[in-house]
Amino acid sequence: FADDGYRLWQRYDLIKDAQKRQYYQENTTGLLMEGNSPTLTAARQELEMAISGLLGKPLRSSTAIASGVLVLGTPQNSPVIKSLNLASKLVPLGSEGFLILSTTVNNKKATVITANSDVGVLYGTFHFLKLLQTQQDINNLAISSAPKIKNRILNHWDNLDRTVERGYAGFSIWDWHRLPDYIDQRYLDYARANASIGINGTVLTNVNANALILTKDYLIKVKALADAFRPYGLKVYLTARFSAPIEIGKLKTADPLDPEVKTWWKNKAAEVYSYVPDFGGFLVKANSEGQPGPQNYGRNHADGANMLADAIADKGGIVMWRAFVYDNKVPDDRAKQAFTEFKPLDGSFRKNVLVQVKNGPIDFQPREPFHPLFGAMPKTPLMMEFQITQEYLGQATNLVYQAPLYKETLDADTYVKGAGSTVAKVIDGSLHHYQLTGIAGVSNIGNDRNWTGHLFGQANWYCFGRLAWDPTLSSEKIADEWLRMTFTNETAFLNPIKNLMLQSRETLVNYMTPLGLHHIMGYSHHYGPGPWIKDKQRADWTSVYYHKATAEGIGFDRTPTGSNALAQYSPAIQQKFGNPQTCPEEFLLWFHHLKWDYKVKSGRTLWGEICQRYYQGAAEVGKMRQTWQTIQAFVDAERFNHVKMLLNIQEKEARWWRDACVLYFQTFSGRPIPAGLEKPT
Ligand code: GCW
Repeated sequence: FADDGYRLWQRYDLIKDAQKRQYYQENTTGLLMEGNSPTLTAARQELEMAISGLLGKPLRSSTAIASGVLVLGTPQNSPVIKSLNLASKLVPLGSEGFLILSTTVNNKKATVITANSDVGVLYGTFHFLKLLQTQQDINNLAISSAPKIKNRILNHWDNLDRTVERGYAGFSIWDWHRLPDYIDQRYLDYARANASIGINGTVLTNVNANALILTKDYLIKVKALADAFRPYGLKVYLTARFSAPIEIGKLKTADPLDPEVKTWWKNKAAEVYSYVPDFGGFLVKANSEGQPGPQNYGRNHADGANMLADAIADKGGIVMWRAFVYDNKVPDDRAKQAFTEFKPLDGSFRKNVLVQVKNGPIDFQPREPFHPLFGAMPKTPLMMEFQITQEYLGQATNLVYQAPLYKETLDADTYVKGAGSTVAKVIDGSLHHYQLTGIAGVSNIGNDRNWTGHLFGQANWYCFGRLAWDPTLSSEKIADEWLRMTFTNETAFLNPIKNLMLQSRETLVNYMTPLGLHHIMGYSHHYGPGPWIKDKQRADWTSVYYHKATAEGIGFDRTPTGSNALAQYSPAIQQKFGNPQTCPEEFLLWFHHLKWDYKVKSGRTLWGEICQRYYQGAAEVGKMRQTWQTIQAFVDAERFNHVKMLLNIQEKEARWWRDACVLYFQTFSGRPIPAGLEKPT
């Protein structure tokens, strides 16, 4: 039958090695769960399904302690767990952390999965199952884990007509037409998948928002989804269209300081909470790309965010106010705009507002330096926004494992409080003592059978969740987990394919935007090369604005001789990045306009290095394609062929990028393609 990837990393196929099965069976002889709640039921069902699949025998519930039993619950709902006196271990784990302990209960060997809350137990259950799926030792477990970031949220850019902005995996999985009465199994599988990686929130609707989602007709459907997700610890959020009071409330204005507008939002929030008592809050895109916002009324972002925050504060709701803004006037450098607008507002937001900042200052490019707002707003919790969907990364035809991209930003040092002031420490709140913390990923999920279009897109959903829970995890560890669960534990498969994943992002950077080049994709759809794009309504919607190639050289000067966007970073960064000799080469043309004959570290000229990178990138995709051929024996035919065909496409696209960019830039450089690199065909 079809093996289309629907089961994601939760496949639970029989472990082939009988000895290993035996070992796990001895440690899962029964399930003792004294409490009872929808969340614990979800944990039980998952365990039952997984154990019977992996071990080929049912997991029996037991009421007594027998050797090898699994004991699940919290000290509150399980007398057995209470008797173990784990308080000192549990207290530091907070409301979502979990503890997995190999211990003895009544002199019988047992594995205890416990937490301070049922959802913690569920997270622990998924972790335990992962140990089996990845075939780890489970004899002497003492695992405690708690999320480092509180709000770990998917952002769906899903429209009410089921199209998905920047979605490449079919249509939206929210079937508004059949909601609220029809609960698609997919909603539950979606919630299971998210819970398995600790994602605890989902914004159902596009940031380019439709006010209709806030009407009763839709709110009853939102309630149905929230009810389905609740057992899995997944909270629902919505986008709020700033002009909703006019569009669905018949008011004349949406001015955030207008008393009628404030009352309208208060009432609207109360209505939302009447359907969804644990509603998470609002995500808002305002005064950006034509969206309405407080600036339409001469107010600022804080005025807008605070008005919404006040409407939901007493219910515990939060406002995630996006910093992805750019003017209707074309700036000298779009990279500066968010900082210019938001930095002066530091300290003026309500306590339940987070400002949500994209990882880099332009827009989800294959590579960007970290956004200068990180570290610059000590009094305002900043939330990270990563893009999981591959808008600028070859969309769903390219295999690009994004953990290295996310890690690069999280590990970047802002130096705002001296060395070691990493972006991760800004986001997890430890640097500036933020009370609220959050991280968002723009979802790559659609109704394709495999959820993400490209099977390897699942790894990006997976790694986003894992890094949201713990930004210190390595890309390699996450890839290893995901591959083992998704494909096989065979090292002959794991080694080459893990390597392929880990290299894939750098490869893409090479064939698309090496050395700090950016935003030279096709106009508007952002697919394929388009370095020649010019003459559009706005200069910053063209490619020539970003690469600035001339007969002399190439690159965007963001130093004091140019736009001076560099001044938005801390002095240590300014110093390092401001000098082309010390600027990390991967950001060279992001910050500097350099002559074609400028000598780079390899000893090549800048022109020679650009050519080298494009050729190398395209050649590496050829190697990826060959590597995939070598692992055919380990993968079912359907998934093997799926990836194989996509790698063929990716190789064509990489060559297309190489040839288009090299030939286009050559019209400026006037130099030959260096010997040794083949001529474009
Ligand atoms: O990346 C750009 C996209 C837009 C998107 C916008 C944003 C939702 O091209 O499609 O709109 O960013 O993040 O608001």
